[in-house]
Amino acid sequence: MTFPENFLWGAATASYQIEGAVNEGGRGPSIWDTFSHTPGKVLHGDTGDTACDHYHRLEEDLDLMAEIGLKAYRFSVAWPRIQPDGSGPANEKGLDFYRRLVDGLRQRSIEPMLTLYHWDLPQALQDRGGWTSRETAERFAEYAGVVYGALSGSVPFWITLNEPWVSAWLGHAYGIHAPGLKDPGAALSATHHLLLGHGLALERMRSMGNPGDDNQLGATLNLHPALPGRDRDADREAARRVDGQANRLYLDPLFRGEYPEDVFSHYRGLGADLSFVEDGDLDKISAPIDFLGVNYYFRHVVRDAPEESHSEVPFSDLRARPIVPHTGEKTAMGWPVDPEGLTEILVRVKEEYADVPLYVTENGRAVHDYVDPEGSVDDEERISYLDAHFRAARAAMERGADLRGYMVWSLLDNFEWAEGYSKRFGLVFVDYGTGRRVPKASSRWYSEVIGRNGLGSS
Ligand code: IFM
Repeated sequence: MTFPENFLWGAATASYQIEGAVNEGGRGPSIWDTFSHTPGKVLHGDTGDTACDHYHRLEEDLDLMAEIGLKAYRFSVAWPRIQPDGSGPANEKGLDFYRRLVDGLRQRSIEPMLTLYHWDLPQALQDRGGWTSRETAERFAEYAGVVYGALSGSVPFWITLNEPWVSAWLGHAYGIHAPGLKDPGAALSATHHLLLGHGLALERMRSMGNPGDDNQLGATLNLHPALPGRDRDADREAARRVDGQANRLYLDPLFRGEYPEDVFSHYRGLGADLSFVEDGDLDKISAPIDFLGVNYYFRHVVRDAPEESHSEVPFSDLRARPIVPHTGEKTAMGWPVDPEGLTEILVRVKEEYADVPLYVTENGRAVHDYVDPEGSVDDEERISYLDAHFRAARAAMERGADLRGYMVWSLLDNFEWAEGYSKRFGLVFVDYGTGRRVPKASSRWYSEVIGRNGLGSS
């Protein structure tokens, strides 16, 4: 099974999850520093203070990418390294770190794919309301302009936001992520200001020209098809509500310039004030993008839960309960292994929204990895997971989805947010005590996939 020539095989990471060095190079505090240092928020009290120490091990990590044969590397810029207080002139030391990263990638013929926001909001902006405030969207556009000005000549792929659903809902409605709020109205306001920030950043970057000649600008959504748990109308309705919040709330404004009315009226019914949408906002949000990044992990299987009221469990405010089927393989996160959902969601974007170039900007699985007495990490489960998902992506292409690349999550084991260091997603094992890197069996398997631009027969 082969993929088109120039298919972009890569791997992804994010700043707070790997960099460490939180007090170096003039970096300011982010909401994740605050949150992870708040007792009880992250498993074992883990923080990103050191993480994979990528900030100091940059050259070693670049060499690992080259060894695997990656054609692309998706990383994120830590906003508080560039603007420690969230506004004002650039901190040149912060930009220098990313200049070194990008130069190192280009020297190794690896295409940089840059994400501007992967959740590490400067704390100073949170102190003024964070994403529930319109000002944050404006500051985000300014920050995008600063980074674009510095790196647009050498970075071809630009992603404004990573997974705005997670920032908005896990961070503002369910309290699981920073900043830890528990108010669905705040999650809707954060959704709108994140999307507005995307639109304003796009406008700012486009106004600065295209120094890389064919720079591509887009956004990344985490998309999860939603299925009814049982063959019942009530469960089908619950799945529709979950689809509304998880998928349509982001796809509709980006591609159709409107919010799904059923989602807004549900939250109006719960008393939310939705007056934050101003005239002209949706035109900015729906300005054409050059590509959509899709992060895919699993489908939501949903039951109606009329007795539920808003709690820390995602979708409780929709009176819906996600269930994990008893049968079937699960990852170390407890997530079902469900490659068909990837085909489904890629085809859905094309058929219901736009025939836009697509990249899988994240997909991968957590495994209970360990270094065995021979010194190897034999992550067969990850290999078969990736094999199945690559095939599912190929099936979507056969059904017309214009998929152009695939970034495996993740290059390195890293700080898995509220799960701390307990979950390992990497192609490369990280011994957190020493920082030692051990490429797993999956990284060698992935090198072969990249080398032959495809998969062997299954
Ligand atoms: O680690 C995260 C990443 O930061 C965003 N997408 C999902 C991954 C696994 O949970």
